[in-house]
Amino acid sequence: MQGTPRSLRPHIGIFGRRNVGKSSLINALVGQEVAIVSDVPGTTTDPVFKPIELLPFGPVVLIDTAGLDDEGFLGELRKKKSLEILNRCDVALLVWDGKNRLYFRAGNSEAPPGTKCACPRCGEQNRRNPSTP
Ligand SMILES: Nc1nc2c(ncn2[C@@H]2O[C@H](COP(=O)(O)OP(=O)(O)OP(=O)(O)O)[C@@H](O)[C@H]2O)c(=O)[nH]1
Ligand SMILES: [Mg+2]
Repeated sequence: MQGTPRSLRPHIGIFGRRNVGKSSLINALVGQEVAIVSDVPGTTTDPVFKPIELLPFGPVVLIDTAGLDDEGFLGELRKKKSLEILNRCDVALLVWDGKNRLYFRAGNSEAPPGTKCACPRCGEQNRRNPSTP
């Protein structure tokens, strides 16, 4: 099992906004500090690939990624890299900070007014962009 080539292992990517705990999750799953954790948003820049035995499933590759809300010139490049991994991976884990509401999006546009929050707990109306057509 340990000799399973990386290309043959299912790839499990960890995605989400900055500072939501993606690197903390990969460290917890692996049981080692494979990724740097800090309270500074944008700590993870390049993706971190970690082959592990995920019992009882078997050999997989876990991937920690940069935040999908990264900003600036370099931030856009990091986002692009994260999205490339999202397109290639077999399983995507979305990490979400429960302090923020989660909205459904249609394509690249913000959810229209009246869209329910995706959070099963609150279900409040979307007030983030009330003027969006
Ligand atoms: N309260 C709380 N804090 C957490 C939890 N998981 C992580 N944190 C804290 O949240 C901060 C960000 O954690 P990271 O794991 O670095 O988050 P990240 O999503 O990898 O951040 P970026 O690499 O910047 O995108 C750190 O201060 C962590 O200690 C959690 O489950 N609960
Ligand atoms: Mg990180």
